[in-house]
Amino acid sequence: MEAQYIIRHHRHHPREHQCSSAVVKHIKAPVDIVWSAVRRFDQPQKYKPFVSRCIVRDDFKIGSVREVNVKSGLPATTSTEMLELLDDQEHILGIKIVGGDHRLKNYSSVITVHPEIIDGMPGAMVIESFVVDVPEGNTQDETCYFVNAVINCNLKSLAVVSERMALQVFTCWKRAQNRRPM
Ligand code: A8S
Repeated sequence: MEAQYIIRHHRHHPREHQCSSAVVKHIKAPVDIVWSAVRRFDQPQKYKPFVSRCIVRDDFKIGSVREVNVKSGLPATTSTEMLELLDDQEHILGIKIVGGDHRLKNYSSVITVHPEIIDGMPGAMVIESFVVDVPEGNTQDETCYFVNAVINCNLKSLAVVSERMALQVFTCWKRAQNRRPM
């Protein structure tokens, strides 16, 4: 399944001076809850731990641009990112980095969210893939390692946020059930 999703949605065509990879994360929360966090192009700070602030100038549609500020301690301060693809049916979000003060040139990424059953409960498989130029002075391996590490952190945090939301929804539903007259 994983391989099929990757072939379908995550096929990048890296050139010689570029690198490309994909990260997979299994989350114990229903697809709709995970997607509700992922689709908020205007609020990446809701789950991305390195983002301190984000501003979207126009209202959010394909072609919208966000100005992201990242926390200190990283080799970057800002990033200007464009929404390239948003599919609420198939749960696909694509972004492209178009500027900013950092070393990731020509970065673009695709994130997809797929339903899956985990321990008999509705869960989600999230796949995020990217392509980026290898910065001067770095190797392909170093670049991939760095970006994979950032994405791993983002998806771990997405899991924590989504699983917490799922638990809240479930608790609320349970309470409503208990209140229902026999
Ligand atoms: C994302 C993915 C990445 C973000 C990277 C790879 C970045 O926000 C950070 C450090 C950098 O050096 C580059 O979807 C940049 O957020 C955390 C500022 C772009």
